Amino acid sequence: MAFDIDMIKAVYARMGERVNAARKVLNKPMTLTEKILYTHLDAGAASEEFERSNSYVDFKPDRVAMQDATAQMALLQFMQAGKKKVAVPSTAHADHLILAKLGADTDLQDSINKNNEVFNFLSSVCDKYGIGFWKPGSGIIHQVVLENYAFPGGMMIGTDSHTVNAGGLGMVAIGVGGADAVDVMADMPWELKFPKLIGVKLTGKLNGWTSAKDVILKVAGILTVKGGTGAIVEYFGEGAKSLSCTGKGTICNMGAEIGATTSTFGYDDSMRRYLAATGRADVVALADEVADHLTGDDEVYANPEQYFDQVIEINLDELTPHLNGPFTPDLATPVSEMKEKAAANDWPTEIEWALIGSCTNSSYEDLTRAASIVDDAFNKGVKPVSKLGINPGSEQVRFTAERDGLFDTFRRFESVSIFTNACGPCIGQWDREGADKQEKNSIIHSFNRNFSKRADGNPNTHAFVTSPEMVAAVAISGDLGFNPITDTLTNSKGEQVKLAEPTGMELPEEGFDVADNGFQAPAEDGSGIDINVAVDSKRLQLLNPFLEWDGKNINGAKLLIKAFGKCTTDHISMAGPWLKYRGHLDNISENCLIGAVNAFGKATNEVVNQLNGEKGPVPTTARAYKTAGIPSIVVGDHNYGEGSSREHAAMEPRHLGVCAVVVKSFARIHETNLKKQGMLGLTFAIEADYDKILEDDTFNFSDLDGFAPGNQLTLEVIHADGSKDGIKLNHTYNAQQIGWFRAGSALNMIRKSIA
Ligand code: MIC
Ligand code: SF4
Repeated sequence: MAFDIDMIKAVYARMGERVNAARKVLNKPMTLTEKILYTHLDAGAASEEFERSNSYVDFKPDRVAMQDATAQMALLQFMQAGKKKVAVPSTAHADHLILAKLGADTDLQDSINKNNEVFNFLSSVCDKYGIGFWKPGSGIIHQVVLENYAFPGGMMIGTDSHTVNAGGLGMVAIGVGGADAVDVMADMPWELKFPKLIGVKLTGKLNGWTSAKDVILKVAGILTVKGGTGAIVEYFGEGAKSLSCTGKGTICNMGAEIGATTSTFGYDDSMRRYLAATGRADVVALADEVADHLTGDDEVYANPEQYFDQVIEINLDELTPHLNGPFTPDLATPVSEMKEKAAANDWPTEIEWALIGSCTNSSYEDLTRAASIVDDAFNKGVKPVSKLGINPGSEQVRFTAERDGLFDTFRRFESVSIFTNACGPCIGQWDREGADKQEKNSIIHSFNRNFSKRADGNPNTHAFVTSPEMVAAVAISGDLGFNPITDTLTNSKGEQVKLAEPTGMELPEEGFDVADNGFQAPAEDGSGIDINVAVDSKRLQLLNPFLEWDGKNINGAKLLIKAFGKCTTDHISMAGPWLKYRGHLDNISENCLIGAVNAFGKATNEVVNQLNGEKGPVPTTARAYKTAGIPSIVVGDHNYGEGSSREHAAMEPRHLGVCAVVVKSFARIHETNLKKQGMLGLTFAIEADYDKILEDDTFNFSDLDGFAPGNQLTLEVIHADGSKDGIKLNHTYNAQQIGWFRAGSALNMIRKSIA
């Protein structure tokens, strides 16, 4: 039986009535996205039409998921909200804090030893507040959610940007910061600007070396890392139906890399098969009763241009394998062009490490397709060149794959590491030998992100994203430019052989199996459970509420840093070695913006303290301004805060006295996180004004006392020579969000409303 089946029943029971109410209001055929959104309004049945990209809407999601690295902050905030239990089914997953070094056998226990305090904290908070806890080794949050919790037509939020993975099972699943999760767990409405809709029509059928991953690698190339901002992407067409459910998950997963709010697919047979195989025939029976509401209307898919704001068409028959990277997931290169492009750009072509796994590509099907390539190579006498690392997505997948001999196939590599069912190298939890030498090198992986330093901390590692089967093929050849469709390899007899096309199994023939899935159910009544956080803990720190705004204009602010070029959440609050401080705001603030490139001097973590003219690290300089009682601001480029949902990227600057972040444009989750934490997240009305900001300027917000929805704000910039610029700033704050700013944070508002 599925978890929380009563909740799913209730969602389906009201679906028909609510879709009909929405139909009346919209008076036109509906997309799947609209059906899900309009059936999850906080107000109940729809009574008005919302304007895409404009209306702020209150939703009531069905469930919440959190992972260990973000759950700490989410739960520390939830503890302040004064509630006894979470209002909707919620889970926390121990997956990000586990380091990959030698292999699961030793790594898992080592990580449990090192993170004991945090895992115990999470386990007892979950127990107390009625949250399911998936213990270390149980798997990566998004695979576990797909296997156990996702259901067609449902709506969920999760404190991780790849929560969107659950779109593979027809959900609207959205990545958020911890403060948003607190809203939903505390039974408050959850607000989102009504998204615009991008339709992707898939025709044809995947064949040969092409996989579901290539669909999203191609889409990322078309839309770029910010092309999906503010949009939900809905996939449809015969091609969509022909994809496996986990393949759909892969596509939705990497929708985070184009900035999309989420992506989704209509309910179909692939979902029925997957639900049944993962022990949820009961969900299939319920979903079948409302199947019409779990997909877009026929008229929509027949004339998508009339119903979506943008339509992209991809013919799967013609799609070829892609490799995206390095350093950004939207730099898409078809495999046939890689040789040339790598040479032209001086990308190292020797592949030292090949990695399969991450929440994007660690399903049973992924493993079988990659294993088929390895099998074929060995049968033809070809010895693999690169080292191989694998992170299975869940204990269920690992157990089943081991049973079916898939790992025996991978173990034929001379150097292979089967890491824990966890994020591992995908988030810098990888103790890669020699990475500290910072040598220029290339790796290939089936993950979703490849920002600088992400996997191993080395800024010179060029990481390329591709499908698991391509990772296997490239690993065997050891050459980034290898094209398995046309190129041959030399076998042990000196013959030239070609690798056969991958073959895989969508689902295990003998069904999934698992001995211990790693789930811990919460206590029925957790009221007697005490949560203790040691005052001298290095890992956990209870939160102090941020101060309210004093109602005055902010004057005399200094520039902390003007970030140059790409500034992702990895640049603002690095992961890897810093993940250990995710529950301790003051300690983690020591990584604040240390990865951002300073526009003045182009160095990282080196800015001038305007109080004494000395160069110093960003966090130290911020603390110096704060101690002196001087507010500071951060200036940035386009898509500032791209990537993760980690609210630390907003809380750290706030904690260090930054009052405003002024950029050309924001990534969605980060912009909301700034607002939630009581910061000013503003954009230049004229982009070129970015160039007017000088290192030694002083800033006054001269009309903040008139801060209102739709009003521009003015930033008075006083240059060192006494000259001035008046810069107009736009914002997207509505009245409620201005309330968060005034109160010091959204949480302060919740606390007030409960008190
Ligand atoms: C990521 O893939 O960047 C992460 C690590 O999963 C983050 C969450 C985090 O920073 O803890 C995400 O994607 O939101
Ligand atoms: Fe974990 Fe990587 Fe997925 Fe983030 S993208 S949840 S770090 S596996």
